[in-house]
Amino acid sequence: MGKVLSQHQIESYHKEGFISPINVMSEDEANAYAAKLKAAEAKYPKDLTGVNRNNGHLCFKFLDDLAYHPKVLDAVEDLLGSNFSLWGSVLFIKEPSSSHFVSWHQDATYMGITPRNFVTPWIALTHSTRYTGCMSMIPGSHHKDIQPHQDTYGADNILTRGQEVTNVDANLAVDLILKPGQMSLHHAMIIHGSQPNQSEDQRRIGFALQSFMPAGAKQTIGDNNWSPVRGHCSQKGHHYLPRPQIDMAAGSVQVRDQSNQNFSNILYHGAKIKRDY
Ligand SMILES: O=C(O)CCC(=O)C(=O)O
Repeated sequence: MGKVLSQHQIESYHKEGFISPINVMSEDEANAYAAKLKAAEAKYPKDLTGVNRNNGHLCFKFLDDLAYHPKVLDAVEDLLGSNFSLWGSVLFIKEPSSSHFVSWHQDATYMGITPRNFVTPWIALTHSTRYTGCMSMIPGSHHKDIQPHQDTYGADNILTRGQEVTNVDANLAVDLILKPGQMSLHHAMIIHGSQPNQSEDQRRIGFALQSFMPAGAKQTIGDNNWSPVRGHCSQKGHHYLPRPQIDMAAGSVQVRDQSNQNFSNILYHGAKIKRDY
């Protein structure tokens, strides 16, 4: 038994490559976070769209609070041990009746990190169901190596390059149905994706902490811009990122912008086309 996860859940993560659902907070608390997001989007529209859906935890206090939620960190500790840092975050938002989707992919493909044993908590701030476009995972696919990815740059594809693993048997996929306030945890190598949001009135909002890196993880492309979270992960060349005290302080925005530039350098390394997110 870990701090949050049962022995069965920990074993299941290693066998299947994901765990879901895990209760993080009440539905009311999740609704309050969704309301904070809505207010922030109204006040700072350019800071929560496009590329700025990345690393919002570096300049918005409510996203920092979510990133460092003790329940999330305790669950991560159950999987990675007591020394880990945070690489980045992504707000995955699908508007009602939108055609945006996420193709089958493995997160570790373009993150330039070795070894590829890191973990991503994905926290639902609204209902994430088959209807609203939840994530689906191919169980056990993390045991294979990185599969060939085709960079499609599909207009509705939320991934940077629209990268896609072809020949995936979708019949094997497991849907991760989450209520607001629940999260899933997935392995860096698992093949996963998601379909469009068919709901006419519900946003599908997921906040992915992408990813928590265990001690010993090395950045092989780009700068080492990591946030220390628990224990000791210090490595030569690490640039530690400060946490925001308030929303959108000039210094925090600069840190977010530099981090997003670094993200772009890493994720588009060797790509033919660079998109603006
Ligand atoms: O939010 C989604 O639909 C996909 C998210 C995803 O691919 C990820 O968190 O790794």
